Amino acid sequence: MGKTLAYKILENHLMEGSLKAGNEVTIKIDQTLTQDSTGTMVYLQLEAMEVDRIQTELSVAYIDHNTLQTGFENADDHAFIKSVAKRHGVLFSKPGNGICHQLQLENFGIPGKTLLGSDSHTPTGGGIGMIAIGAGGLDVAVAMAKGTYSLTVPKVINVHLTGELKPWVSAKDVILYVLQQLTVKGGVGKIVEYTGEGVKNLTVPDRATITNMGAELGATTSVFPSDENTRKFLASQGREKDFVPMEADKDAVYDEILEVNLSELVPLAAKPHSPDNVDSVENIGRIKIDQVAIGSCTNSSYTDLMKVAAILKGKKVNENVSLVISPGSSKILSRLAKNGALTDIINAGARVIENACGPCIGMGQSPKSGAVSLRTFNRNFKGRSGTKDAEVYLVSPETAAVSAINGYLTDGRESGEVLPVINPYEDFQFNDSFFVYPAGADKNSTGVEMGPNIKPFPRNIALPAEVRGNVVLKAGNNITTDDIMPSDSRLLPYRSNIPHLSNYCFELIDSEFPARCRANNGGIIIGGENYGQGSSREHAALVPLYLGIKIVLAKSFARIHRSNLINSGIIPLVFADASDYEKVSLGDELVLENAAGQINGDKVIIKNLTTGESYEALHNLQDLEKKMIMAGGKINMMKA
Ligand code: MIC
Ligand code: SF4
Repeated sequence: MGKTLAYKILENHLMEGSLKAGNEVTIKIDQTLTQDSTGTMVYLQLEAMEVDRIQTELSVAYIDHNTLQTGFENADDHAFIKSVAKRHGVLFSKPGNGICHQLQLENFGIPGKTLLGSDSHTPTGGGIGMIAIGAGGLDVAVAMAKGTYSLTVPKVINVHLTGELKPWVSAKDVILYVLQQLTVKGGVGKIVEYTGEGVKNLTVPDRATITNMGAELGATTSVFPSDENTRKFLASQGREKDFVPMEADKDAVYDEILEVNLSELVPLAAKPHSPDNVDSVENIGRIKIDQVAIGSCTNSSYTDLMKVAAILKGKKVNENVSLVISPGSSKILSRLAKNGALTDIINAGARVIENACGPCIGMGQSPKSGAVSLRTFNRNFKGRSGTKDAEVYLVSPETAAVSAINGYLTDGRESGEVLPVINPYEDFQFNDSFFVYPAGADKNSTGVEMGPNIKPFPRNIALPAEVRGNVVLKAGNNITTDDIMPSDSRLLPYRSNIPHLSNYCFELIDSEFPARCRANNGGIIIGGENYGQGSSREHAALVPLYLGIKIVLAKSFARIHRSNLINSGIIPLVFADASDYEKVSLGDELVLENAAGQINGDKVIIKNLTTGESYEALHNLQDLEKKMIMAGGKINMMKA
């Protein structure tokens, strides 16, 4: 029986366990990446582990999320990360260099290698044939310290591509189509592997757009084969030596197959407020728009921005629209400057901002009240733009640019305009001015720079004999980590200050939540389906831990958030009968008796002391995860 590409790469890295869907395995991690907003926690945790030198082939610390520096807080975080990076042999990427995923792809991505990143869009690396997985910060710290990562082996879905994209249809439309078919929870517990004749018609940046937004499917990762296009991409970055051809066996067997004919796709958009709320631009119609934002780790590549420049050339952005562009990397911006495309962009009236995440994570450029904002980003969760009542649509760069000129959502095919063919494999001159190399790092001679905003992270206690608490929140389906721990320009500077963040936990859903936790000495959260989707931020577990949350009892969980809860010693339980969800109310007192004994079995019983009922729940914990819950979190387990 032939092998999938995903399993081939996992097999090459297997250290413990056997590669069968559902099994717990430990794999070798070749590379890690962190970004600043999750990175401060990662490096605090790495320091707490007292390791001498990291065990990966390459670890990079990027600064790309918090670069506004409206006060000393961001700058303190940057200095802290830089100092720890130096101590431990981690390559440091200065603010302004660009977005971590774009930079990792350009500078360090190698087909067949594994990458673990403290950011949910780490699977961008799948575009170059890597197994690239997003994880909570603590998992990345451990991967740096030990060079390994443990995970439950995912199933593999095959997206079989045929045909070729038509003009004005792009890679973004491919992934929006896949999201429409599979939904935001369709990828949970799965790897999405792309194969078929259509693959050769997609460039590496196209593939990276698709694997990047596989995160929105809830998938563990997504992967493309490494072929001639991959070789050309690596050559354009001056790294042809890193090329390794890789593909699935011809007779590989997949758990599910989705057929996608690229020739049949049309321009699509994800409507407010979910990336899977997809319809065609034509069906949505000519809605009036106020803002267009082009950039983010999904759509800020050289080819994306060259297409945008070609559409804007000689035109003027509509008087009612603010067009803002954040390039993916310094290399891309420098190339656009050299070939004149930047002039076309500026002359059309676009606002070019720093090479960083920027508006994608609400760091500036919040739209006006009630605005319609078209964004080439990957998430349009309510409030994420920084404006609670904004209506955010996710679109391709082509759709974004043509709409910015017209002032309304536009299907570019209407224009009849022929877009120029862009060579994605231009020679990108090597420039490492933004990188600080760790060579000569010495743990004993380099200190850690810790400003006043950096506070210790909370630690849990070992599992008590019984876990008891009142229901302090009853949430609906698809709760995002942005809902749990919002991150806009007000809050992002406090990512290393859990006590401060705790005042804003669940702010958009229930502003009484922090006070209720304090009054009840913590408690239990009830969730719906896909609880904790979205970002990898472990703050969505650490802040609830700080507020005393002991259990989250939900209908189902998103992968990274579930791991973050376990790493923090918070018990994630799933209703065995989803209809029991209806029976629990805010304020009910719940108890898990004989906690350790029950966790060691498969099922647990939760008693509702207020109503007298009992509910059966599944913990689905692997052996290692049980140990973490018993110890009160991963760090406690490691110390023991
Ligand atoms: C995001 O896109 O939500 C983020 C900000 O990049 C997060 C990480 C974070 O919250 O710091 C992610 O995707 O993991
Ligand atoms: Fe940055 Fe946005 Fe990408 Fe997250 S999704 S890494 S905030 S650009």
